[in-house]
Formats: sequence, C-alpha cells, structure tokens
Amino acid sequence: MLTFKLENRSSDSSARAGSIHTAHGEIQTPIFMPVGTLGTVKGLTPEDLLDCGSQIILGNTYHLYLRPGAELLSRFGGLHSFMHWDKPLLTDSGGFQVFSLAALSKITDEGYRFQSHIDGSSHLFTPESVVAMQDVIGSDIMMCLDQCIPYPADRILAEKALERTTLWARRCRKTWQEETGCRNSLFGIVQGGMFTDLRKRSAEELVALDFPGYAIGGLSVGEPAELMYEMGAFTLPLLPENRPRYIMGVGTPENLVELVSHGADMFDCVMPSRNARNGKLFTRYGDINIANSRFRMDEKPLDETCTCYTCRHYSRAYLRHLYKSRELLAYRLNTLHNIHYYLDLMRCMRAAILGDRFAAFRRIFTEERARGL
Ligand code: PRF
Ligand code: ZN
Repeated sequence: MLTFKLENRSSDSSARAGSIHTAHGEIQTPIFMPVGTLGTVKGLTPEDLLDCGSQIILGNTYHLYLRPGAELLSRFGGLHSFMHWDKPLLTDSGGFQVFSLAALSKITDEGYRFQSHIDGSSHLFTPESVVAMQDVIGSDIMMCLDQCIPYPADRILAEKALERTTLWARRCRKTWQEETGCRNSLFGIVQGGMFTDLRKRSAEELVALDFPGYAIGGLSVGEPAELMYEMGAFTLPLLPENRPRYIMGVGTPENLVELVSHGADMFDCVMPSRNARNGKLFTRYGDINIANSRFRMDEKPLDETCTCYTCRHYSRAYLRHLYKSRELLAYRLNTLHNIHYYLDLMRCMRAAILGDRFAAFRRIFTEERARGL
C-alpha cells in the first residue's frame, strides 16, 4: 500500500506539496499523470515519458479489459512488464469510460451492463470485477467503480448516483481487502453533482471507509469553469489532510493552477496528448495552433523558455510543415512538448509551494499565459 507524506503547505493558499511512495517508486506532488489509455501514451515510448519527467501514468480498465484482455495481461505478469514501464501506474475503474464511450445498456446497483465500442459484444462491470481486473493489470493505484453523471443533472439523479457510488465503494474496498490483500492501493471517488450538500455527504461516506487516497469525480463534465472551481474548493477540504487528493479528468493549465491552490495533489487529462495530435500546443505565453500561417517562416523554437526535445531542436516552421503534411513525427514532437509543458508546470508549482511563494508564482503564470506568443 502507498504512503503519503505532506512536505509543505503554502501560507497564502491551500496548496500543498508532498510525496507518494509506491512499490514502483516515489511520486512528487502536485503531479500530472499523462494518459496512456491502452498501455501507451500515444506516440511516446516509456523513455520519452521519463525524459519529459513523467513519474506516473494512467491506464484505463475499460480499454485494457476489452483489448488485450485479462488473460493476456495475466500471462505477461501485468501491464508494467507488458508495456515496459516500471514506474507507478494508476488505472481508472471503467465506469466513466462506459458512460462516455460504450453503448450503455443498463446501470443498476449490480453494475454496468454495456456493449463494447469495438465489436458490440455484451459485458458486465461490477465493483468486484473492476477491482479484480485492476489487480490483474497490476496498477499501483486502482480506482473504485463510481457513477459519474452529466451536466446539468437534477438533484434526484445526483443523489441516486452518489448513493450507488458509496455502495460500490464499500464493495470495491471489500474485494480489495479480501481478494487482493491490499497489495496495491485503492482510491474512493467523491460524486454528488453540483450540489454542495451531496458532495459533503459523498465525501463523508467515503472517508468513513478509510481509503489510502481520494478522488473527486464528476467535474469537467461541461459545467462552467467557475462552477468546477467552486465544487473543487468546497470538496477538497472535506478530504483527509494526510491522504492524496486526485481530481479526475482535469484540465487546462489554468484549471490545474486554480485547483492546486485549493489543495489538489493529482490530475490526469487527455488534453496535452490529444491536443498535440490536433496541432494545439501549450506554451508559457498562451496556447497556439501550429497550423497557423503566421508560423510559416518562423525560425524560433515553439516556446523559447521550454527545455523539451522538440523545443531544443526544431523551429515553429518545421513543426508547422510536419503537421500540415500529416507526418507521423508531428504527433510525436507535439506530444513530447505538450506533456513536457504540463509536467514542468507541476514542477514549478511544487517548487513554489516548497519555497512558500505560490501566490507570486500564480500571479506571474496568469500574466504570462494571457500575454500571447
Ligand atoms: N469518474 C471516473 N473517472 C473519471 C471521472 C469520473 O467522474 C471524470 C470526470 N471528470 C474523468 N474520469 N471514474
Ligand atoms: Zn517544448
């Protein structure tokens, strides 16, 4: 099981720096986890990920269960050795991916019945089966099965989903303890829609179950950023100070800075990798589209302050050319940069928290990002 050490709390916000110790190494928080849904962060090797400073990556139970499947992963001794990644690994439990990808036929207290988005075959995910699957994957951090609801959603649905999420958390915890001997770690996920009293109830019910860490789900599902911040700021302090707090599926660089200021420790999002493949690149001075004709003859590196492989060796004009020509190298170089940007942002936040200058860091970050390239 993991242990979490709180290293510093900023005096001018609720931001915190810490470290998580797992069987596959240490994670320095706050941390961003690149998304490697199918056992690969698209376009990058594990060595590339290490070069960018990745300390932990995320995989998806839903995808890995459908392909390559439990039998193969079990034969290979889990995902770490199958994909040649020996650092920490977190897996999402599958519920959210069923909700967003599969043809969901039925959600009941039993679990999710769904049809595969690959071949239409029928499957059932239960709290017990997703913990067993994550144990086969060998994830250092497994997530409970939860029910995420869309935005907007009414109170009746939000309450039902939170009750089911607690029920499932209890069953996941039991399976984790009795079937896996708490070999790895299991996080509970807070739901409750955009209702503060439901968020509070969800957090209290999960905290009573005593998980090694806690996630906040159901954010960044289409609500305005201000509402997401309000829910994050309300829910984060309800979680135990001495456990890692993870905000699932968030977000933009601005979202990360805001939520770290309220005490979040961990994030994952497809944004840096997916946007890279669509030519949308993050820089210190704002976001750009590399296809823009203004970069046609531009000899400067993408981000003059960035130390990534891409920025050390290539011009904006070359990156634009690769992207416009749909060259495979475009995906790779763009992804390297965007992941490096996100991880560097987290490192800068951590250093600012450790030096107790988070508010100053944040002022400069906001100013520079708005300046434009
Ligand atoms: N639950 C789970 N995974 C998730 C979410 C959730 O609510 C979200 C919502 N932003 C992203 N990924 N299990
Ligand atoms: Zn770069």
